[in-house]
Amino acid sequence: MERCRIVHPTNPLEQLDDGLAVFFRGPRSFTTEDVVELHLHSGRAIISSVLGALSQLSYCRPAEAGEFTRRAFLGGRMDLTQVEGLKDLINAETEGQRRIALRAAGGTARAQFDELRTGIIGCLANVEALIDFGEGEDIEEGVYDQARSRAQALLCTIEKHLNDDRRGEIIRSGVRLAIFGPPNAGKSSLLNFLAQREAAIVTPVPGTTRDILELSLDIGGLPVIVADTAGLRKTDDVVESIGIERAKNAVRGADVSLCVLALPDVLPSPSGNMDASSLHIPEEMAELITQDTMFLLNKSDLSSTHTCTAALALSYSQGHTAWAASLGTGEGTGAFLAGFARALHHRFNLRDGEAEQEREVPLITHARHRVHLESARRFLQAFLDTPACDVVLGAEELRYAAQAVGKISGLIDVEHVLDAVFRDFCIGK
Ligand SMILES: Nc1nc2c(ncn2[C@@H]2O[C@H](COP(=O)(O)OP(=O)(O)OP(=O)(O)O)[C@@H](O)[C@H]2O)c(=O)[nH]1
Ligand SMILES: [Mg+2]
Repeated sequence: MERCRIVHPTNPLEQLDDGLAVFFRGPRSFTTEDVVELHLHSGRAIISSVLGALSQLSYCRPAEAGEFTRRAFLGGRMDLTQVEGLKDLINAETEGQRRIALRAAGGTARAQFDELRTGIIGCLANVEALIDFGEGEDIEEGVYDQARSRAQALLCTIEKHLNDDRRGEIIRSGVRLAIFGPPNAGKSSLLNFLAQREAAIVTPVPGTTRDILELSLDIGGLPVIVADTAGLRKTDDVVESIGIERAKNAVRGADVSLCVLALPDVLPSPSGNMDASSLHIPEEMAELITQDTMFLLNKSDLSSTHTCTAALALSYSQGHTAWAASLGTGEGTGAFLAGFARALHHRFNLRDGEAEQEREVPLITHARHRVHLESARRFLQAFLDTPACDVVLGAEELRYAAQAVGKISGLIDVEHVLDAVFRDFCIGK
């Protein structure tokens, strides 16, 4: 690193800045090529004058978004899982995201995928030796069985990674939570409570929220993308019915849905008998309620403690997770928040804090990984199902399995995914 005067290339008398220049000799640089870095004072005028001066040089042009990382990939410095990890690291907003991205960027996922691929290629080598020489002559007995038991072990490993409840993908991209329910139940009040600010408009007018309002929040250390939606009811209003259609789609596409009901609206009458059918849930809600739907029975300030308890007991008896609270007075909201965070962690098999650190960090963090690992699993299974007399066909299945894992690292057939992966990088990375 040299301290130097930064001057204009065609007019060396014109000093642009007093800065530092670093030279990285390839291949021991990030991109594996020779790299020069200029460290400037970061004023906007300085940067634009230096960029302007550089553009006068015929061999200089501005880098495209992600171009440095792309060159590092093409130079073999990083594989695709590391590129994705680096991108996720830059965008990480929660502790969990940072941890998982740092691991991927550092090459831990790469090593695990490489190990899988090397294992499959090892099986393939055994099987090909068998095709070339035949068991019992030059090759010792039992080679095919050995290959099969190795393939079986690899299949178990892959299945273990696939059965991860999408934990990696959820930590990386967040749980999608949809809040839904009838108009005026307190859905937007809930969004504001979760966000700790007046993000959504709250009024006593039923039908206040018309479009979907999405916020990225941290609930119990989990990234959650919360969607507040339009209240569901029959309507002739064109705008409102579009909003209701969007609300329904948001609920169907969500990882978790939370139905907000106003207690006074769902209870039959203050003195009415509570039995399994007595909670009045409007029919618009019914098609969206599944066994996994959670309930917040809001406006508990307008009902007696006894009826709140009875309503809760009812929801539990039907297998639903439910809380009673008042977003208006704040009563019960602390217990709701703690319980809801616990339910999310439980649903996605995540544990918080230290426990999460001790657990195995999930290998699959992108849908792309899952698709290829899934096809590797299918090809390995097909190999295991191939009888020993069809050893040539069996070898082909193993070759496909190795290719599928190779696609995750970007060793094979990746041109079409490269643009998608690098597109989201910023300039200069
Ligand atoms: N008494 C009482 N009023 C509440 C409570 N929570 C919300 N409200 C009031 O209920 C009204 C409706 O609240 P919102 O949060 O706008 O309801 P919403 O479900 O988003 O309604 P839409 O957007 O119309 O579907 C507002 O006047 C709130 O102040 C509560 O716990 N108790
Ligand atoms: Mg609303």
